[in-house]
Amino acid sequence: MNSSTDALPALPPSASLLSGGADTIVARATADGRGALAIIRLSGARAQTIAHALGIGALSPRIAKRVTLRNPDNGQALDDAIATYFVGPHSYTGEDVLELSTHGGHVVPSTVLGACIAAGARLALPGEFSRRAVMNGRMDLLQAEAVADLIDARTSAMQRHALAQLDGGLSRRFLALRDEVILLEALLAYDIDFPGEDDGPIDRRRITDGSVSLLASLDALSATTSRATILRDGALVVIAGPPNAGKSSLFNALLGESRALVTPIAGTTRDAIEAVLDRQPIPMRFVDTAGLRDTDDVIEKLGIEVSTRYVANARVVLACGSTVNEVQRTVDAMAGRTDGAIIPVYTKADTHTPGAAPTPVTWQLVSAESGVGLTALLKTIDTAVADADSPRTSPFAETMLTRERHRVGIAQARDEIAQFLVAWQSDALPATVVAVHLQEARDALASVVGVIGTDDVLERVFREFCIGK
Ligand SMILES: Nc1nc2c(ncn2[C@@H]2O[C@H](COP(=O)(O)OP(=O)(O)O)[C@@H](O)[C@H]2O)c(=O)[nH]1
Ligand SMILES: [Mg+2]
Repeated sequence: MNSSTDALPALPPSASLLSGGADTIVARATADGRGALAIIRLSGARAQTIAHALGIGALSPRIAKRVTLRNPDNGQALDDAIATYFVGPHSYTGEDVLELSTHGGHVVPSTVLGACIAAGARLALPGEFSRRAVMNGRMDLLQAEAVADLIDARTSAMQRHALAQLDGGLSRRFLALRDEVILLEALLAYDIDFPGEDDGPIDRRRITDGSVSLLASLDALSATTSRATILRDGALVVIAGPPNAGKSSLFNALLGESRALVTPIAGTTRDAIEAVLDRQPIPMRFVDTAGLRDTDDVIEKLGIEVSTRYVANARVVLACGSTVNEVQRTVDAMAGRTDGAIIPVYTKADTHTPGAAPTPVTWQLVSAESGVGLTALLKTIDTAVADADSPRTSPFAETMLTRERHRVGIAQARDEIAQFLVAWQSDALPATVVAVHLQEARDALASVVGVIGTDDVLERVFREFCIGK
């Protein structure tokens, strides 16, 4: 047992009271596995008590201190660690938080975690720290999602976007839209109080115009969804062509490492292989695929390897071939199967006969072997991807909807405003009745930010988080 008589200094009253004496939770915040350090994080009303039980003496808030962590049962030393104490509400969760930086690896962090549990903490559920942060008003739901996005980011574009969302960018956009609804409600309330004053201070058209412009704003935001998908996963670039055309070699050469198995035997690539190239400004998701299994398919008959599902969704298809004939056949086979750009790629340029007949200028001549043409091909893909995107604006400058949850919230609000507008213009229903649509729209927008939150919304959002966040 910890025999230390050191008492923690009397700390200001803690915000953990806010969460109604909820359990004190603990989790390893860093990934499992061999590493120099691990972080174990505790949050809740008993954080201080548990620190004592682990043999930690006096801690000043927010000042890292070297401590010996001990097993609360027998006083045995577990680690030489660094402890930092955050007093609620000025902590990530808004509660009292203890962060222990221990040595990494498997044994030390798990014994320290076990000691915290022995001293009265409970293992945190996925996302429970962030959930408490939301419950305690430290961040809103969109910001909590941004934390998860930051952790899951596969591209630096996503990293930048998640940081902006964490900073409240998307929240402000939603709240501004909600304010527009509130303004309409206020105008409508005036109309309810002073009905029939056609020449009164409030022109009926103000409400109509306000609704129309709100609809346009909601549509504009909704339209950002596909761009956010590209940001998160990369623009889909599918490599198509007959067996042995050099697709897997090209895939590897573009990605700069041997990810796909390359052999001279046709049909080696059994399944689609994907890899993200973190490119500026738009990341790319390359797919090297095996053939279609549907033998009736025209592409299969041509012996062109590609998956229809990928091609249909592609932003760009690289139509490959190692002969002029093959390139042309692949280009023809891809036409009409995708809305994406089709780029003819003439592979194995290092083997082409010098002085052979020139190929069309739009064809990309590349060699996975010598590296010829790879940089030019990437630039061509950049342009094709950017063209498919909004040509006018810088691709990722604006706020974007990154999740289905956001899109659904916008769609609900849009639906209500549209119904309101119809009812308002027909003037068939009393204003008090049509006002209900505005309330619904306002609530839909607010619930995306988490200003009003229901348990099931929170449940859905935090289920996908990792433990310790
Ligand atoms: N000389 C040369 N050979 C290549 C080039 N790219 C691929 N190959 C060879 O062509 C064969 C088939 O390549 P692979 O990438 O597996 O083709 P896939 O079936 O289209 O995926 C292999 O023997 C490769 O080494 C290249 O740029 N130059
Ligand atoms: Mg292959």
